[in-house]
Amino acid sequence: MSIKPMLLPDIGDFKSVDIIEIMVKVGDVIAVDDPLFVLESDKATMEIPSSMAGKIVDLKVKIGDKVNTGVLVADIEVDDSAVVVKAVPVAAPVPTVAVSAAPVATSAPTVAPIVVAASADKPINAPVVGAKAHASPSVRVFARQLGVDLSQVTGTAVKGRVSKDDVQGFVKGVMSGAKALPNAVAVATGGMGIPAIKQPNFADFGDITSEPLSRIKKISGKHLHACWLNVPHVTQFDECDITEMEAFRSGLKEQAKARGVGVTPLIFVIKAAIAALKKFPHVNASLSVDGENLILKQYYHIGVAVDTPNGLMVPVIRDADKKSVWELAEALKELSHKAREGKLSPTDMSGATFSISSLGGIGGSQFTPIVNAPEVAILGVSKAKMQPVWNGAEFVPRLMMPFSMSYDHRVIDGAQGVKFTTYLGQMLTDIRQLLL
Ligand code: CAO
Repeated sequence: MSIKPMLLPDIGDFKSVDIIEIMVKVGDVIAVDDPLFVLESDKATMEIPSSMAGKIVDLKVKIGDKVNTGVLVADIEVDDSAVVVKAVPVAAPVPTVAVSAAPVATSAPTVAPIVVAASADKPINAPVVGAKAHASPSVRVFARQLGVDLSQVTGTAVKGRVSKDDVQGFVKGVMSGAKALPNAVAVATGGMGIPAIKQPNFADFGDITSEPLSRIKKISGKHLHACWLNVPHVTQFDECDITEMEAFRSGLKEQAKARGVGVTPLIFVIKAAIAALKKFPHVNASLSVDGENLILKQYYHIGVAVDTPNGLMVPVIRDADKKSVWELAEALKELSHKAREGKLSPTDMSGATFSISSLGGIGGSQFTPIVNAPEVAILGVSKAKMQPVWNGAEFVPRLMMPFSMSYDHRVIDGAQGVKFTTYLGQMLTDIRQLLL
């Protein structure tokens, strides 16, 4: 038996790095590769594995110490008859950032940072800002066993530390598709990835409560996020004069009452949208999965966003082009009731070719709806207001309805988008055109 000094391995360009965790104590018997310390610079976190097997007889560092490559960190009692001193190789593959592979000394091997997603324009040994992760040794070991990059995991324990449950939740999220694997993101986005949002411990700033998201919110949230990330959105804003349409609609109120339905502006918006979809068939389409073809649909199934107590649902009015104003009003009534009672079937919610989100009954002037992919466009309808409009000779009071259309710029270019919205507005301004 003899006492050997253990030096801090080569930590690359890092200088004066804080020791934030010590995973061992005097008296511990350690094997080669057992995690000893966690170092944290302002840019990355590194776990330092043991390069020797033996018993720790003295620890020369403590939490908070600033250390550099080669500093004495521990005295280890080793069995001279079976000395095992191993160099730890740089194992982290691109795009994971690794400290540069400097020549490895027996007691000062090179280590790889635990964390990090690399950006393509950074050198291989450049650490990435925001790559901190606070976790106990056992959680680190657990994460490593599962191949989880702790910097991708949101910590929910005290002071934002990552718990075992957080790691498990992250793995579940990846397996269910709710989270993208960091490397997959890096490949899909040319190495940039999606920067994580740092979350403070809100309780540090005041009292908080927490409530679970509804099942619908979780499902729609995942879908909306995917649409937002996958579709290059452009939103075109416009408004149209619906004074005449409103006069006609008001005249229908008695009949509507007798039929037990409401004929809201939305019914005419659906009619006008179908006319515009027929004139601009590329809007009633989807991109093929490989992005090589546009699939033009010869049917007009209109998704309508419905606000329900449990969250947003988008039931679909099938063959809306074949329905009269009354039939559309019936269909909207039935589907929105079913949505609010949680009784929509998967069929009720599938197959839309174009969607409409109307907030006109609530308020607001304009908004940017998220395209309900694989559709390529969505219409947002806002609240009509009486406004003074210049008719060339004088200002006249007109009922103006703002609307917007978000579209997938891979399929629809700006000129096509504004032609669509202009045509739609014309149809609503003079709904007699819909008869032609
Ligand atoms: N301008 C002015 N008034 C409008 C209007 C508009 N654009 N749209 C509707 N209104 C009026 C209606 O005419 C009705 O008044 P009357 O009874 O006097 O006619 C009143 O507002 C309420 O309409 P409504 O909202 O109940 O009915 P709708 O057909 O316009 O919409 C539905 C039905 C199901 C789409 C709607 O209730 C809803 O859920 N909207 C929210 C959709 C949503 O959440 N979108 C956001 C998705 S992204 O998060």
